[in-house]
Amino acid sequence: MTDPITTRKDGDVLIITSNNPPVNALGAAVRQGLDRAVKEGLADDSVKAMVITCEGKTFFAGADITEFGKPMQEPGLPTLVDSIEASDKPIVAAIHGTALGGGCEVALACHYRIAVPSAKLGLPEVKLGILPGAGGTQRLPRVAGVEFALELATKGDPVPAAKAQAAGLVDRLAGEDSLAADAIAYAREVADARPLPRASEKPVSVEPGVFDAFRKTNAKRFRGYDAPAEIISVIEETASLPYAEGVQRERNGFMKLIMGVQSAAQRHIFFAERKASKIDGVAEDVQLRPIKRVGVIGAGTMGGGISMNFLSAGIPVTIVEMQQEALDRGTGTIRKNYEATAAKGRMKPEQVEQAMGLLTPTLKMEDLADCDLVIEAVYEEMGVKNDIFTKLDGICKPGAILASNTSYLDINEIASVTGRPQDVLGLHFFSPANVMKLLEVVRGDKTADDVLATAMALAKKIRKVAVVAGVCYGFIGNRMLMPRQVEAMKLLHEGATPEQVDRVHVEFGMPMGPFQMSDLAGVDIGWHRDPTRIENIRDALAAEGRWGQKKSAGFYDYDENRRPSNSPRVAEIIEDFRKKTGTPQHEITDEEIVERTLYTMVNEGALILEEGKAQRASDIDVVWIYGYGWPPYRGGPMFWADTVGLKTIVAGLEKHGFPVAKLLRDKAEKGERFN
Ligand code: 3H9
Repeated sequence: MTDPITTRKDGDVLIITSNNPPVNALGAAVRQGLDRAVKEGLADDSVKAMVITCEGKTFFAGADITEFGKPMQEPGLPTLVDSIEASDKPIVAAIHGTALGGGCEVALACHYRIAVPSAKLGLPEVKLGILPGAGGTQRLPRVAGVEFALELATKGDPVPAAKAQAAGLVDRLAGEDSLAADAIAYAREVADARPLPRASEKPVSVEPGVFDAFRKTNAKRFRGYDAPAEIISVIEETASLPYAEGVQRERNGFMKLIMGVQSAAQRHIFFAERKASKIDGVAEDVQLRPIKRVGVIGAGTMGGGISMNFLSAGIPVTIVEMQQEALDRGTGTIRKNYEATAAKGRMKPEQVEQAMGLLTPTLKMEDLADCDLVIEAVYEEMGVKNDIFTKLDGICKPGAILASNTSYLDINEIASVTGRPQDVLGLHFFSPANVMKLLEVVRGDKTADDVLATAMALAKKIRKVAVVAGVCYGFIGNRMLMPRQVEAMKLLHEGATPEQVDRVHVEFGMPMGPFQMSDLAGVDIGWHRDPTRIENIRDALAAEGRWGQKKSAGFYDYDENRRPSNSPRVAEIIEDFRKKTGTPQHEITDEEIVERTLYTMVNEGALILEEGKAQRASDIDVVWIYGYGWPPYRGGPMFWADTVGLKTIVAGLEKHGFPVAKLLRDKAEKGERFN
């Protein structure tokens, strides 16, 4: 293997360059090379200063995550950063792309940091369930202050170079295209300056009350997660300690977190998300179809949200509606959404106009003739969809991709009404479509490989996490939601309350429980609309106009600020039903709720895998994390099942009389895992 670290001299400056694609992760070979190169610089009397820089698209993006859990090869990152800082010749970090995690820690150990304006710096370890373990919790507060360090390390979002400079994390900005030359000049400029600025030698200044205030402000965001709490404690407990003691406390915290199940879950999600973009049986180099213009049919909430994804990515959109009024309302909502984003400072006013300038509203389907991709987002009825796809087949140019945003319907049937089923697939966005990260890409029996690959690549361009699903009712996500909703309702009949069922889900880490979700989405969704036909609790609620939050009444009562309270009327309705159906009552424990609502989801996931409707268990996890708010620290339903133990899941399902999926039973018997 070639050495990823090379050195060259520019007069009295030694330039140490890393070339370890794709992201210059700090694996063993890189660490060993850096260690050797710094020693080379120290031993060479003609060298007065050093620059550490990276080839390719980015500065070091962090420790090599694939090495976690394996025996550590020397030098470890903590040792390496300390020896960089200990150098008695100045070292300049020259940063482009992203200096993340261990990469940011290497930069912090350097005596000076210069970055191009497009660079970003951050400590994203928290997103992997760990903490910065190579001095980051110690050097960052010393260099940039406690509050900045808390923000960066507990939230994990990188900051642009200018913001990092304002905080003191970056010393100087380089020209966007002259990083190497500017860094060498900087190194030469500081070559003789002494004492060397060493981050670990600076004191930490702390305002009283800062830690408690930070905990309080972010309590909701950090709920359930181990890592942010540990990071705050480490920074708090070590603020008045010398570096050597502080870094020991950091190490203990790092080891505790990395051994924990949350970190395993969050690292699983990191790789699962990247694996999801790989399509079984499709060559990686398949020629993609160019997508220069997208058509969207339907300017409702879904169609509008879908359009915004493309507009924001600079792709022109033709949006079609049947009535002028609906079209105006739809385009008006898109503008309003963009303006709200601009008002929050997350978009410039000219960017709003740029995005809106890419939108062509029309009442004519014929205007879709020049689109490379058309997405239908009208209501869920097969007849309507078939009608639209028949028309599209006549209108769209050859090679155009035709997609349906259906949540449940059969893509093969929709494709069959066209003369080009190979160009048809499902693109199932989640509401609100401009916000939610998940996209289920539904592969029909005849969908061509290049169509599928184009959709997956396009998803990345519009910043979605895409997962390939096979054709089945509800695809991956909604199909797994069904047993959960059915069981939740049965539990009400048998003695549970909506509050109890929801509480168990929220305590588990979900953003809301099944009944809170019903109230938000609308209790009337899918209701038969006949108030005299009352066959279940949901019908009874809907018949009384308890349609959820929009009516201030659903499974809960809501005040004018949409704050929920338990509803005595709902308790009566439930009681009536229990009597009417004669359902035997028993005391329902939280454990039973978990077994019946969550184990059944895992079982459905196993069936989906068994039938080949998902490519891999980790794809199912990605769907639930990004589409339904499954807590990332539990790694998705299939990963969570692995942590519970598949034998326990099978036993729980059997206890309540559920038929167990063969794949699940086989794996449990063999002692295997899903992931
Ligand atoms: C850390 O630093 C701990 C220390 O504090 C203490 C240690 C003691 N390692 O995302 P992409 C792979 S923890 C190994 O598609 P992009 C990735 O799996 C680390 N592999 O590219 C993918 O592989 P494949 C803290 C990594 O351009 C390929 O690179 N750092 C790592 O969309 C391309 O990745 C982080 O958490 C890694 N660290 O985004 C940063 N990073 O091609 C994690 C990536 O086989 N990384 N890979 O699927 C990122 O956020 C993004 O990769 C980045 C580029 C923004 C850099």
